[in-house]
Amino acid sequence: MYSQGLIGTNTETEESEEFLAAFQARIDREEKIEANDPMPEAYRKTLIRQIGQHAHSEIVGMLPEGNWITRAPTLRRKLALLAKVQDEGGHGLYLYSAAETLGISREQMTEELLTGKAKYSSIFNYPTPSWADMGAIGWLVDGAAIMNQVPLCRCSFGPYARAMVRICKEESFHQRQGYELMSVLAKGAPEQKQMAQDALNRWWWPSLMMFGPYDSDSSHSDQNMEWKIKRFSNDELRQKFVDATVPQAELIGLTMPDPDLKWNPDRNKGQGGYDIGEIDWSEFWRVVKGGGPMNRDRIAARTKAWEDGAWVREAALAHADKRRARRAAAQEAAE
Ligand code: BYC
Repeated sequence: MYSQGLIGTNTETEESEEFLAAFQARIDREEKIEANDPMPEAYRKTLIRQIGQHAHSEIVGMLPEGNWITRAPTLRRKLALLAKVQDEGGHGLYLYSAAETLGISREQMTEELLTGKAKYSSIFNYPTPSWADMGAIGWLVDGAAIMNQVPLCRCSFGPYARAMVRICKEESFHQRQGYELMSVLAKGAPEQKQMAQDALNRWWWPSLMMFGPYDSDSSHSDQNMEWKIKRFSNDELRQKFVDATVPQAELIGLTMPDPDLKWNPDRNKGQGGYDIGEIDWSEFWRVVKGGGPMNRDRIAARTKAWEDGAWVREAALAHADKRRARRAAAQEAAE
């Protein structure tokens, strides 16, 4: 249950037209909304949904790369990969904490993830069969994440916006190490170049799906943009990502797996941009609904981690309870 009543509680009068208009006026003035501020229930719920999904994505996102830590080809690569996966765990923690300020508990968010009620990014339901996948994930997945997340540093909800600042700095390191890894493979032996190309072929389309459905099918975009949670639409961000990434592929001699990709001088208000082929939304929804190649494994891994960690949570809580009781007894004795 959301622990309503503790933070920014909304009463019926607060949800009046006047209240909603005053809230929107704060957003329009670019004021940050803080956890204790009154807010419409729908704003709170949409943030819990989005920040929760984002936190789960970070934690589940540790798994495809965690798969390669013990098999990284050199010590240097292993250090970078280890650091990246640890960063993602940290991002999950900041984001769970930001969501908790809205009155939902970590336990409830975890339960929603493990029972399939809460979504996490579709991208993490694909396997990582080759070392080049570590390059493709850093370059494309973190590259797409940066494009989507830099505007979130200006999100109207303060705790989320502040959490995103550090996350974006770290994602930027992740993107660079991934692109560097891909460029080394692309310059290597023909087999290495082929490995890089195969990884690009497998990750390109799922990366484009990370931005969510086309604007015409996006159920939350309009309201989220009005509330300045989102600053750009799904299609706008996807286009920026395509325009930034296609020249990067060309620079290292890799080919985008899209026969319809072509430069269109009329795009972006006449500044030019790339047209791309049709995205396979049936694949996207299949993966989002649990039918991707790795959905079961991902949830099984998170369930095991949650169950294996139960004794740590219990011990930490028991310790906290004991300390509280000792402090209360000492205070009573002093009075
Ligand atoms: N996967 O109305 P829409 C990362 C859902 S990066 C699964 O456009 P919204 C990382 C959406 O939730 C990845 N589901 O929604 C990177 C909604 O379903 P519900 C995480 C998706 O919220 C590297 C429905 O489709 N990043 O963590 O306006 C290494 C309709 O969509 C997806 C974030 O979460 C998807 N790809 O826009 C490690 C960033 N796309 O809830 C980790 C924050 C859409 O109505 N989130 N859906 O049942 C956002 O910016 C927005 O929530 C989205 C979707 C752009 C993702």
